[in-house]
Amino acid sequence: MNRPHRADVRLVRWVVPFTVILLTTLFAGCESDDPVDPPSAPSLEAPQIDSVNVPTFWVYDSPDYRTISVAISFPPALEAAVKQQDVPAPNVFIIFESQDGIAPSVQFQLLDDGGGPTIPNPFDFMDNHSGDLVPLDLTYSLRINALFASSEGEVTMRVMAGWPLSSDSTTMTMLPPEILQVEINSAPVIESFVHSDSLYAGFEAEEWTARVDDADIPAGDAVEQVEVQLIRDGDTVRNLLMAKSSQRIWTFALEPTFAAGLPTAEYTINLTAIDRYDQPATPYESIVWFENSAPILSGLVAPDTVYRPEGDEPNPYNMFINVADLQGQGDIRRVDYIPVDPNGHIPDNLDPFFFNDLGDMPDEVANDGIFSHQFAVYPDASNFGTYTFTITAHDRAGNDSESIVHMIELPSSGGKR
Ligand SMILES: [Ca+2]
Ligand SMILES: [Ca+2]
Ligand SMILES: [Ca+2]
Ligand SMILES: [Ca+2]
Repeated sequence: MNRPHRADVRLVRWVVPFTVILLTTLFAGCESDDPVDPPSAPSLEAPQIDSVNVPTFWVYDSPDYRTISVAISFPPALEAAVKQQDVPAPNVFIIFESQDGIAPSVQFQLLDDGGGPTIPNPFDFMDNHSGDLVPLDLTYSLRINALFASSEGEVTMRVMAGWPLSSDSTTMTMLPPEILQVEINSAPVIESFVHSDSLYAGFEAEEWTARVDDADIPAGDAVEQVEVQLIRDGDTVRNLLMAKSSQRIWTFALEPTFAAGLPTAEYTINLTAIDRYDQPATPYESIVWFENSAPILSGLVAPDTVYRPEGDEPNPYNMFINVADLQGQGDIRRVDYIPVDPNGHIPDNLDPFFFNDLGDMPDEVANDGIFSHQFAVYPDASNFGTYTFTITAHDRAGNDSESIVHMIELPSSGGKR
């Protein structure tokens, strides 16, 4: 993302104040009431640049300030003279060179002021504290942020140290420049996200497609991860990672079973992406509606007549029922029944009124959609007549199936099975 217009404006704004600050600095080195005595002062040898501490990786447009520092040194006698302020301290400059050679370069001074008083701040990338830790220790610092870069890419930086010009014509000594490459990193950009607005129960399998680019490496190869959050009532109910399918294109495949456990509602989709430096894209927000339908019961197999046993052992009876759900078997939470005896009461039965599809007796195959249950008639059964069994399935989204009502007769003539 190039922003040439903003860059042009900024560079013009930089140049004028810089000229002022540079000239002020150069000529402030020798105060008129404390002149340096040339014969007694050590000779002004060129400073050595001992170390340059500049982060080479910057986040494009980030306003966070970071400290850059440069340490210099000289022969001991000269260093002592500087620290005692017998000799004005050298100046240390950094120059950002324009990449196109057309815009002017930007030059600014690092300070050895111990982080002291607020400094004039002519550039919008410069903090008004130097971040320097110790005054006059020949380590110079400044805090800047990434707004020094007017566009993404590389920035050439030169470091210079030299003696200030003074009224007695001490010449300024310049070191050969050091050239650093400053990499500017931009966040990924989510360019598009394609999905259906409404996903009805049993929808056709569909693919969500996101296009995510990042200027740092061609073809979006700097993008590391694209993630989808599904949010309802402020809660994240799903967290999905998209798969990279081709250059810049990330996909996520949805089957109808995706909606298992999701109540019918509108959901917010929050799409995020990060690059290899964990730089986040501006999230992309969208809306999708999911429908979750109730389970459907069919194919009940149950006795019409049951009998009180003749002996001491209870008479067992099995029931089987098919339960289907467009969101898949995983959406079925429970299948149960309510028995009502001939007097209109729900019996105080010791057996739980649940069907199972876990393969537990009498269920033959787990997870095949056939739910099973066994109940028993005991020798002391006395409420003869017609029982009503009302069977219902419930899904994880809170839907209840239409119930199947089945009548079972318990005749008074007991004994047979
Ligand atoms: Ca210092
Ligand atoms: Ca990037
Ligand atoms: Ca369902
Ligand atoms: Ca089964």
